[in-house]
Amino acid sequence: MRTKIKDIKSRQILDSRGIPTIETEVILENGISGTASVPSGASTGKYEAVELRDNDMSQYFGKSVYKALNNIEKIIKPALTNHNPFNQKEIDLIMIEKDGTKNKSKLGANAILSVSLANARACSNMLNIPLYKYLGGLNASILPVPMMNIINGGAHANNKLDFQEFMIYPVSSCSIKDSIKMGAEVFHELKKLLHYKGFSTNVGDEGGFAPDFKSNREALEAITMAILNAGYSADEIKICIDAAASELFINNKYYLKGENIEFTTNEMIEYIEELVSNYPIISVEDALSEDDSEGWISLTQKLGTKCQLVGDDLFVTNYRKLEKGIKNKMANAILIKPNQTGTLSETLDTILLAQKYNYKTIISHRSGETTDTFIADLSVAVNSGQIKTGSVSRGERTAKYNRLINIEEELTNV
Ligand code: 2PG
Ligand code: MG
Repeated sequence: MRTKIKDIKSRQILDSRGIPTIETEVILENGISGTASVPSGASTGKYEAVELRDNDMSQYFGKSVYKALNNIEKIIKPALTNHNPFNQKEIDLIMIEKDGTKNKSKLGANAILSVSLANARACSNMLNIPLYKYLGGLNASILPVPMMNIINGGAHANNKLDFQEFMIYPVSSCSIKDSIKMGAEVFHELKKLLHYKGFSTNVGDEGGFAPDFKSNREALEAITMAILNAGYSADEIKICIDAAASELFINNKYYLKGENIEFTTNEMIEYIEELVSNYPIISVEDALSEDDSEGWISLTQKLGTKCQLVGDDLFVTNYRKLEKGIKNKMANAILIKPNQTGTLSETLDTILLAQKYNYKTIISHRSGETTDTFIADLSVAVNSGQIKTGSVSRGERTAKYNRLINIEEELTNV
């Protein structure tokens, strides 16, 4: 298919936390276009591609993105105009070369990713096929099991919970429709339970509750109870956690401030092992810090056959970092966040590498999101099998679940 990029238009919009982000529209020569917007993290990994912000304290407390918009207008647009959008790799490579840095700090990973994703969407619109089919072809067929974050802590809430995410994972479900139903039922049972116990039922950044629990165990107990109250067993709905441990790691020690505990790496591993054996936990993300490589090797030796160990800050969706992790046997799964690496092509390359070496892949949102549902399509396109896109509340989270319901309907009706 031949066509050309005619124009690129970008604007500053707000994300789900009220912080500026970028929306970009790529317009083809026949007038067909594609639009995409980019999310933003709070517990950002140190090695992620750089989100360019203006740092002009007179606007949005320094968070505006006009420099990134200007880079799209003045550098990216002239470089991509008249190029064939169906050559996604070339489009992404041109932007990578124009940026010229290792971490996309010149043009901004937010600027580059918004164009990269909008370009793919313009192509799927031009072919008049759904995005997941454009990205994954005939092989795109598996609906993911969702990890639903129903208790928020860490950097996503202002409570005392040290771990960032407590998620439910409906393993017995055979469809996304059913998974969402199971998740929503547990969510509402949890709300009742929290209300009954006098806790707040307000939600955190990812739509999960953010009660002032005193310990990680208290959160796990409440979820276990809510699962039972909703009529499910621990075999039907499992629990996943994201410790986001890079946030807890200071001077080679892990500080669980809410619980007033200080752990060495070995003690942290023992603590995780204990949680895994006492609760139906089947997946632990960022159990250790991005800088604790030795710890990750030992954690994987000890728990790698019992539990999914997910590297988020550890790998930052980066091909080289994953390659190193595979070589050193660190973790057995990778969280995939397109904005950690900054282009669609690089995201797909990292996914392929993971799949080649039997590392599980979980396509993920960020804590600051928009209503863009690109990741829902991506999860089906690459048959990731798993998606992490928050709780079953807040429109920017449910947008992804609702998109998956639509995709499932399309795939099962053919
Ligand atoms: C994470 C993400 C998404 P953030 O740590 O996995 O849940 O959080 O976007 O704040 O990095
Ligand atoms: Mg994480």
